[in-house]
Amino acid sequence: FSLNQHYNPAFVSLQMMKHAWDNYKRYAWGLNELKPISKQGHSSNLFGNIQGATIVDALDTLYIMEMKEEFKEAKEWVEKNLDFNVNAEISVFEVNIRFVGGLLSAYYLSGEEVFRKKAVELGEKLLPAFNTPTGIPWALLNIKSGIGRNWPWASGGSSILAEFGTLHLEFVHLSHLSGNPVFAEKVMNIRKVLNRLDKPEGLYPNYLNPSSGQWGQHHVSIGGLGDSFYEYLLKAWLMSDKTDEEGKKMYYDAVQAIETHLIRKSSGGLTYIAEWKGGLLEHKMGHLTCFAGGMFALGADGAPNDKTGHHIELGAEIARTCHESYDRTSMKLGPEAFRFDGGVEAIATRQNEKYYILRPEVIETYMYMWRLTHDPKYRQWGWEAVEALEKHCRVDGGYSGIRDVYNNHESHDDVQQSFFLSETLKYLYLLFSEDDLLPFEHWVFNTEAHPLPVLRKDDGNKEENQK
Ligand code: DMJ
Repeated sequence: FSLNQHYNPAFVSLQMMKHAWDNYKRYAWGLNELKPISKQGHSSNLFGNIQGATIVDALDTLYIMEMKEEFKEAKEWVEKNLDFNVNAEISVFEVNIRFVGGLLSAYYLSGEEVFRKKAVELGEKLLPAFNTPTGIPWALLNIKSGIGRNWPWASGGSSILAEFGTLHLEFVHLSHLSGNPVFAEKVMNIRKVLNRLDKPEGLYPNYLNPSSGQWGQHHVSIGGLGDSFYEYLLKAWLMSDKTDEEGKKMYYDAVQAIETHLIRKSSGGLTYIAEWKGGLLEHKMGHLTCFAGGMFALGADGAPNDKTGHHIELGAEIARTCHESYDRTSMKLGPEAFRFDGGVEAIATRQNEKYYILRPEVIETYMYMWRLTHDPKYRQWGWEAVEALEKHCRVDGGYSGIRDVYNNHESHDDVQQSFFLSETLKYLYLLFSEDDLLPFEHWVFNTEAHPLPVLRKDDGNKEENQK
């Protein structure tokens, strides 16, 4: 492919979705994910034995791409088979962003009652996770017994910032759609606990103990373990029709601290976001961190002290750095993490950081930067990613992640992640579509790319179906 008159890039993204979906349907229908090489189902323990992650995650992408037949069969599967009355220990965060988020978007886009009902039913199942002394939820929950616990590896029995901090958008909508304030109360209480605590240098550590209400290790990251907490502060404000002043303040204060303590420029002129460990910087940036380019640009409009231009510029610089992390590999797909030390810039140096698992964050940032600046380079970069995905990740049985993007020969990991359909392909499609498809004035995307409508301050209902 090349980005010229021969191909319509939005149509190509749709064809990619068709290939991913058709193969999931053929080989793994009803199971969580597809193994595209072995052509069978893949189940991740993140969802316990809740089934159908790919179906629920893909619903809104199918709808937006007008894949009507596929949407209909997915809806029928949800009606008949999606069952939360199972004895399953699940990740509260993963189930919220993929299942609750996916069902909410499917409801708002299609107006089909079944999605609203299932979202609220699942939301109710998640409520026991908040039964801790502080109300900071557990990471893991058995949705039958209601017993929660934290990841055994988390510092001092802590809950994780990016997990308990990424429930807000969905839970506000659950209250809106159910008329039950309990969901919104639970997430507002998380804010209250956070605001009572002293923050080192104004930064939020990734670990917080739900019993003592004290921070665990002082590790700060805008990538894994921290990322979507910051995203949800900004988006909570945007989704509230800019009435949630608390969310707004927390977001811009956090960005200020991040700029002072974590954002650095390499000697080659690349801006990156480092990780902070008790005051020391690790000069490493994760693929996950690349979402922040889009976040800074999305938040530019409300930035205090005339900093709008500065936040757009920051977004553009992160987008450029993340593009470099792709461009400096043989496959033109980015590694899981890249470093700015030991003489390298934007390159993975450790073998266990060289993989690419079909993640969306870099393409997500291109999409935001394109919508907010209309600089054609973002579409060009998105197209480069399409070419690389087609060349290296596409296999007969779907799309697979890659073990080493610096190698010339693909070693496939044999997993088609559900977020490839919900995020990567949706963001590509939006990047190549007109701005009036899911316009930012009306929709915010949850961290799994599920669009949720802005709740208008002057009208409780009109926000529905504003596609
Ligand atoms: C997705 O589930 C979400 O984007 C989440 O915020 C981070 N990890 C994956 C994609 O990389």
